[in-house]
Amino acid sequence: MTEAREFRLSDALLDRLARARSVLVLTGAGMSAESGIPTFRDAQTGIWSKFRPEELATPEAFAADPDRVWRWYEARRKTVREAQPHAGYLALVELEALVGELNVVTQNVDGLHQRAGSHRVWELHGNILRSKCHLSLRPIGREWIEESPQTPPPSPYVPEGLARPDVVWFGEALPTAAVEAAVEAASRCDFCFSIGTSSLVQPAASLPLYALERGAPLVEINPEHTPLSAQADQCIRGMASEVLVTVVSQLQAAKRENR
Ligand code: BV8
Repeated sequence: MTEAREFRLSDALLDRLARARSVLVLTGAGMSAESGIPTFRDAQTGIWSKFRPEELATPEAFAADPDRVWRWYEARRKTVREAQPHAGYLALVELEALVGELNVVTQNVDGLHQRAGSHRVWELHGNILRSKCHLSLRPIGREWIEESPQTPPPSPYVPEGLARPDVVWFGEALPTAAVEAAVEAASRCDFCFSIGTSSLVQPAASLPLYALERGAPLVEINPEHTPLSAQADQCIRGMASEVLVTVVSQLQAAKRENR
């Protein structure tokens, strides 16, 4: 892939990245767009076109119509299972080997970072491929889900319980362990990338601010302007895959020259 000039990290920031002991990467739905998974801001298609994700990804929507919400997630799960991590995901795996430590904190629920081979991945909003009982919150295995003719399947644990996706809905608290790990990683990083997020959903959108407080450079990779852009040291207005491949090949070249 050619190294498009406008997708390159500046020399000063490349030098900071080459010396970084700990790098934080925050990703949003735009990181998965090129793997064929629509972003939250994309208009929904087909039978879902009349709904906004914010209307369906809530406990209230599930309580009002469990069948509709469950079917929405089943349709998304199918897309996720068919998706493959693109070259940008693989570039992040290569980046992990080039820097001291790489923490990937994702708002995405598709598990693509783990499938690509990234080792330190923190899922702030859960994972769509996991299900749990909506009352006891205990995990429900895929075989139970697939053997049940009902949508949503009943819970195996609680008589009135139903299976629900193991994701964080709007109005729900984020998993404590993931949040604590993410804040800790942001508070000790020497470099931060924010990739493919509209920087609107809280509290995830505030994570890069911990890195800025620490004096770490912030690079935003997003074809569009976001509320975070003004605070970034560099905004690279490109697609995640092409920009990440370019940045990692820059870093590899810099490391070779400095040997
Ligand atoms: C909570 C899982 C409290 C479900 C999701 C202030 C503080 C705290 C909370 C709030 C607050 N203000 C408002 C809130 C409430 C709310 C919120 O943030 N609302 C927003 C709409 C204003 N937050 C919450 O409800 C959170 N919970 O705060 O609880 C609490 C505390 C204690 C006890 C009880 C309660 C929970 C939020 C989590 C919601 N769940 N996902 C599911 O997936 O179904 S969030 C959902 O949005 C996805 O995870 C998605 O990732 C995420 C954020 O969106 P983005 O990732 O940014 O995606 P988006 O589509 O917006 O943008 C895509 C971007 O990519 C664009 O910028 C585009 O330009 C770019 N792009 C496109 N293509 C590419 C690209 N970039 C690069 N390359 C490309 N190829």
